[in-house]
Amino acid sequence: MSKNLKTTLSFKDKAVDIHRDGPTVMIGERINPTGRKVVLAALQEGNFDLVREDAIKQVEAGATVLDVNAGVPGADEVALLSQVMQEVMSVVDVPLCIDTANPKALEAALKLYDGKALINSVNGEEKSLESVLPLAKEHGAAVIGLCMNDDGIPATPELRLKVAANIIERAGKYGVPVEDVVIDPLAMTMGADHTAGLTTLKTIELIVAEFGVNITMGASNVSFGMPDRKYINAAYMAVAIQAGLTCPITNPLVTEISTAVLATDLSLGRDEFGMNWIKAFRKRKKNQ
Ligand code: THG
Repeated sequence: MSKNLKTTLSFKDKAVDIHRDGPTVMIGERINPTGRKVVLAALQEGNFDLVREDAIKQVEAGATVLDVNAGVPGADEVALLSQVMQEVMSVVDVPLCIDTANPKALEAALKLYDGKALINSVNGEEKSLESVLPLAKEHGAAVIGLCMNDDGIPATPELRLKVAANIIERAGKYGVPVEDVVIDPLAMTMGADHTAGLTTLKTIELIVAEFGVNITMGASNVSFGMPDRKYINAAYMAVAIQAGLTCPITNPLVTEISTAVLATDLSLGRDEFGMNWIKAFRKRKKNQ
C-alpha cells in the first residue's frame, strides 16, 4: 500500500489541499459549453454574465476548485479560454482546473494564471504527453492524467492502471512529481453497461493502492441516459470516495450531490467535529 499523496493547488495566496485524509474537493463542472448548451449559447453571443454567475454560485455551494472549459466550435479557443478565465478570476478566488485539449489555449491560460493550476488533461498518447507535460513543468501546474491512449479506453481496471502508470512515469521524466499527477480512471455510463461503474471503482482502488495519487473524474457520467440521475450520482459519489476518489468534477448546485459528498466525508472521519456538515446545513436553511 502506497502512502496517500497530497496535491496542493493555489490561486494567488489561497491554497487548496487535495488528499485522502481531508474533505473531498469538489471541482465545479458548470463552466463548460461542451457539457451545457446554455453556456454555449451565452459564449457564442459574447455574454459572460452566466459564466460569472456560475462561478459565484458554485463556490457558494461548496466547490473549492472550478473547472473552466471554453470549447466553442469555430471560436478562437486561445482567446476565449483566457477571457473566460479572466471573468471567473474577477469574481472568485479559488484555484482553476483548466479544461482544454488545445495546447496553445492551455499555454496562454497558464501564462495568465497566478498560482498552481490543475491542467485538465493529459492522456497516455505520445502526442498528448509531449505537448502537455512540459507545460505542466514550466508553469509548476498539477495535471489530470486520463486512463486512455491511442487504443482508446481500456476495458479492464488492470489495463487502465497500466495507462496511469505510464503517465506517472512520463510525468516524472519531464520533472512533474507524482503528487502533482491526479488520475482520472474514466467514468462511463451505466446506462450502456451496468458494470461500467464497478469497473471504474476497481480502477480507482488499484491506482490508489499502487501509487497513492489523488483521483478525479466526471462523476456524473455514470448516470448518463438514466432517469432520476441525481440519486444515482449521489450514491455513486459515496462509493467512489470510499474507493479513493478525492476531487470529483461535479455539479455542487445539486443538493443531493453536495450533501452526499459532505455526509461521506463525515462518515469517513474527514470532517472534524462535523463542522463542514453543520455549516452547509445552516447555509441551506438560510437560503430556503
Ligand atoms: N473527466 C475530466 N474532465 C471532464 C470530464 C471527465 N470535463 C468535462 C466533463 N467530463 C465534466 N463536465 C461536465 C460539465 C457539464 C455537464 C456534465 C459534465 C452537464 N451536463 C448536462 C447533463 O449531463 O445533463 C448537460 C445538459 C445541458 O446541456 O445543459 O451539465 O469525465 N477529467
